This record gives sequence, C-alpha cells and structure tokens, in this order.
Amino acid sequence: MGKSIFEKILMEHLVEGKPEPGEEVSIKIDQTLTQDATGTMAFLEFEAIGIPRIKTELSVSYVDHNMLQIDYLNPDDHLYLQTAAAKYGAYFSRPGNGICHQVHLERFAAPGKTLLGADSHTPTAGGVGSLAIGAGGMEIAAAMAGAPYTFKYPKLVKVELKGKLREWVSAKDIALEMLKRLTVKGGVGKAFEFVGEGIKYLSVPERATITNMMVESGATTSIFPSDDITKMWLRAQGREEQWIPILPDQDAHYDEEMEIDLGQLEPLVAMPHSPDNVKPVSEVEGLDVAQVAIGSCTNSSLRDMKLVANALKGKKISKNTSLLINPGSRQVVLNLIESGEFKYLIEAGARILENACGPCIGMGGAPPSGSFSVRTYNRNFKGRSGTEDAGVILASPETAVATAIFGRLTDPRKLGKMPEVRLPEKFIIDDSMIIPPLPPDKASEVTVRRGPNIKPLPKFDPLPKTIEGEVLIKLSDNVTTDDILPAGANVLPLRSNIEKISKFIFHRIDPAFHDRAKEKGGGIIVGGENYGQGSSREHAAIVPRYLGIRAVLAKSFARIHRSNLINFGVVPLTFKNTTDYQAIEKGDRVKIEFGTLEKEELNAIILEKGKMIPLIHDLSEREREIVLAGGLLPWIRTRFS
Ligand code: MIC
Ligand code: SF4
Repeated sequence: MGKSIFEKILMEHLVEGKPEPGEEVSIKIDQTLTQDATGTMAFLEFEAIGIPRIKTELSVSYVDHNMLQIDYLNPDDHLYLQTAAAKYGAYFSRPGNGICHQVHLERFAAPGKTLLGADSHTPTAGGVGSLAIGAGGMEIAAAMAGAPYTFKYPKLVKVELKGKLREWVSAKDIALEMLKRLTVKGGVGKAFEFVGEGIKYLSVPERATITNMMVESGATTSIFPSDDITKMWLRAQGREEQWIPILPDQDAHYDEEMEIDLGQLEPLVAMPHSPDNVKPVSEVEGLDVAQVAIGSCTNSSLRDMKLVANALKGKKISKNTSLLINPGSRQVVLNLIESGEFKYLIEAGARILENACGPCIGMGGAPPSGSFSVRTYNRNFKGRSGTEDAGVILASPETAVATAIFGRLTDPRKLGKMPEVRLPEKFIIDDSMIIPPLPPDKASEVTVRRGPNIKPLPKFDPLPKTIEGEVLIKLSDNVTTDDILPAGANVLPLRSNIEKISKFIFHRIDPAFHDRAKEKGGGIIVGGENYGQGSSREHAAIVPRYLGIRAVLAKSFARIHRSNLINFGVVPLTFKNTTDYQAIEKGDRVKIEFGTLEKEELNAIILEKGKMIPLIHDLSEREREIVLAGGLLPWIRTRFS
C-alpha cells in the first residue's frame, strides 16, 4: 500500500516501534529548536545529562519570548543561552532576529527533516514539509544529546482542500474552520496532512499559518507536501538545494478524511476565550475594539505584513483603536523597508514592536480592562494577554486590519478590492544575527555565563510505592498550561528558577494553591477533559512535582503535558468511569497504591468516604520505567552511563 507524507518521513527516521496508531515509535531527530522561555531549562537539562556536545544535525537556540529587560533576569538568561549554544554546539538566533518558528521556516526548516521543538507551535515547519513536533524541554535536551524521540504513532487524517479561497479570506480562516470542526481536543492523537487542488494556491507562509494553528486542536503535528511551491520558497530563501519532492502516494492510506471547500469559506474569528469558539465575522461584527495586534508565529510573515501594509496604504487607523504589530523576523522587516511598504504601516499609525512574541505571551501590549483585542495570534485563553477581563478575538490579518481601520470588529470584505500580494523571487537574506556554533576545540574555551537567578534543576527522587494526600484543586475541562503556570512579564523571567516560579502555580484561578500545597507537603490534582492543553511549558509539570504532587487524575490529558508529567515523575491517571469525576472533591484525602505500576488499572481510595475509584494509567513500558525512576533525566542518565 502507498504511503502518506507523514509515513514517508517517519519511516526514514524510524529507530524503534511499530508504525501503527496508538503504538509507541521512536524516531531520529535531525533538528531541534528551543526558545528562551523553555530553552534555559532545556539547556540546564542538557548539561545535567552530561554529554559535552550536541549530536543533532542542527540545533538552534532562539531568543524571542522574554524580551522585556526591566532588570537583569531576562538578559542574564539570554547570555546563558548564547554562551551555552557556543559551548555545546547550537546556532544562536539573537534577540531581535525574530520569532523562532518564523525564522526557522525562513532559514532552516527543510522538507523531509524531523524537527523537535521546545515550543508547542513547532509544527509550523510542517508548512515546508518537515515532520515537526512540539515537546517539553527535557525531550529536546535528550534529542540534543542524541536520543531518539518517542511518541505515540498518531492516526493519520487527510484534509482535502478543494477550490480556491475568495478575496479577503485567508489561511487563518482555514485554520479557524478546522478548529470549529475539531474543537480544542479533536486533534489529540492525530496528525493532519493537507492535500488537494487548493494547496497550490497557498504559499509556504500561508501553509505554515495552518500547521501552526492546528496545534490548538491538540494535534501531534500537521504537514503539507513538498511541491513546486516549497521549491520556490526555498529558492527565494537561497536554499533550493535543500528541496526534495515529498507527495503522498495515490493509494496512501489514511485513518480519517476531511474536506474543506475553500470557495465556501468566509472570514472567521475565534471569540473569547477559546480558539475553538469560532464564528463568522459577519455574525459578530460591530463590537468596539480597543486594540488590534498583528503578528506572532501564526501571522507575521512577509505575506501577512504586505497584505496589512497595502490595506492600510493611504489610510489611518481608527482613533479608538491602537494597532500593535510584531513582525516575525528581521527578514520580514528588511524586505518591507526595501519595497517601501513599511512606510504604509507607520503612516497609518501602527505601533511597531520588536520582532518577537510580544503581546502574544503577555510581554507588553496588554489591552485596556474590559475591552476587546483583535489579534492574529493563535491563543485567546483568559488572562493570557495580561488583562484578566479583556476578551481576545483571534482573526486573520485581513479581518484585523479592517478592524483597526474601523475601530470595530469588521468583515474585511468591506475594504473593497483586496491588494495583490506577491512574495519576492529572492528575499533579502542577512543571517548576521544568527551566530553559528564554535568548532569543538574553540568551544571548550567558552565559559557558560550563569546569572544569579539561574538555578540548576532540583533533584527528584523515584516514585514511592504508595501516596496519600489531599485533593488540592478540582478543575473543569480544557484547563490550559497557562492556567497551571501563567506566563506574562512578571512570571516568564523566572523560568530558570523553579523555586521562584513555583509561587505562581494556578495563580490566576487559585492563588492560595502554592501555600496550601507547601503546607500539606504535596497532594493530588483533579482535572477534567484535555487537561494541560496549550503551551509545552514543562514548568507546569516541574512545579507540581517540586511541590510534592505525584499524581494527576483527569478525564483525559493533552499530549505534551501528559509527557511532561511523566518526564518529571508525576503519574497521569484517567478515570476508568468518567462519571467518577463527580465522586471526588477538593479536600478529600486520597490514597493510591502505585506499586510498580505493573497493572494498568489501580484504585484511588477516598479515605473518609471509604469509596474506591478505579483509575487507568495507560503508560507504555518505557513511560512506566521513566515515571518509576522519577523522571526522564534520571532514566536517561542511567542509559547513557
Ligand atoms: C505559548 O505560545 O504558549 C508559548 C509561550 O510559546 C509556549 C512555550 C512557553 O510556555 O514557553 C508554547 O507554545 O509551547
Ligand atoms: Fe511566541 Fe505566541 Fe508563537 Fe508562542 S504562540 S511562540 S508566544 S508568538
């Protein structure tokens, strides 16, 4: 039988396992990416593994998240990352060079390669035909040390794009349509392949918008074929020699199929506070909007910026709305300056921010209280913008620019003729902000600089045979890792210091959690469906573990967070009967006998009520070993030694 794109790349990299849905497979990782919010921990973990030199073909350390420098914390992290990259053999993309996913797409991602990134939106590179997966920092550290990456082989879903998008409807609307159909948990355990006539009208950055945002469905990854459009992109980036064709075979087998008629799509938005709360703009237009933000790794490419610049040409933004723009990269800005289009943004009244994540992760740019902010980003979780009671609406650059002009949520079709956007045949390429690794003999002379806030990872012990503790919190469905451990300007600078960042656990929903967990010496977390969706931040697992939590009971888990829990010695347990979720309450004292986790089924005994709740651990043999050892680090260390 023929093969899909996913299978073709996977089989070339398969180290171990059966490539069948639900089975565990291990693959060789060609490339890794880290960013500064997850990367400090990933490099500390790499150092703790004890391998002197990175073993992948290519590893890039980006600085794009923690850009505010109100004290020494963030700049110290940047210096640590720069010196660690030089010493251990990674490329270092300096602050100001751009957002990791955008720069990676421009300068490094290549068809047929595997990429593992310490950021959930790593599948952005699927736009150029890379098999790209997001994971926790510890997994990236292991990959940099030469270990294969192990994950559950997903169900393969073919998404047939038919026809052609109409004017003012763009790739973001395709992604929003997918989220509307799938919801934020419909992609869990699946990999999506976009094929069909419609893809030939989508440039690489537009494809990348889709693979980027598909992450919000919980998908393992998404990918486009590598075709002539991919070749054109690589040629324009001066990397044509990295092109190889990768198309699915005619008779490729897929587990599921979907179809979107692009000609039927209209401009869509995701209303507060979830990326799957999707509505046609025409249904909700007219809302007053105080802020519009255009950029982020979803929509910050030259294609998007050109569209926005030309839509603004000769116009001014509404006096009631502030327009923030965070371009994806220096390359994007240089090209806009060269073509003269940058001027249109400034003339219209846009506030140009750094080429970085910025407001997307609450690093500045918070909207006014009680207001709406229309953003071309990928996540609109409550409070993520920095303003607790603001509502973030996710939209395409087209809808965002129309909204900035009118000051109200506006269907972009009101703007008349859509400007034509043409990508240059050759982009301006200037890699001077990417520092290549030093050769091994020179690297050994580098001293890694560690500021006073950078603390090594705490030592964690193996899993006890039995735990007894209190249910410290009971949560509803779709709790995000932003809920578990918020980001934002106050918290992000503490990512390299577990003790300090631990104070912020559940800060928005239950600020007393930290003190309660400390006082009780640990306990148990109870979650609903899709617990831990969103960001890959492993701090959302390390901190509970640091506070003595060894079990999370939930109806179901999001992929990356589940692995992060295991990788730090916390057992993810699901209810055998989801109705038992009702039977357990905050404050209940619970006893769980893990033993050696040999049986898949185990029980939680609610002591005062004398009630027994059957639970399932669903761990593979490898995961069981890891969790028993106390986490991936001790497990890997014994393997390497
Ligand atoms: C995000 O978009 O939530 C982040 C910030 O990029 C995270 C990584 C992090 O928390 O550092 C992600 O997507 O994984
Ligand atoms: Fe940065 Fe936002 Fe993209 Fe995360 S989603 S990598 S914070 S731009």
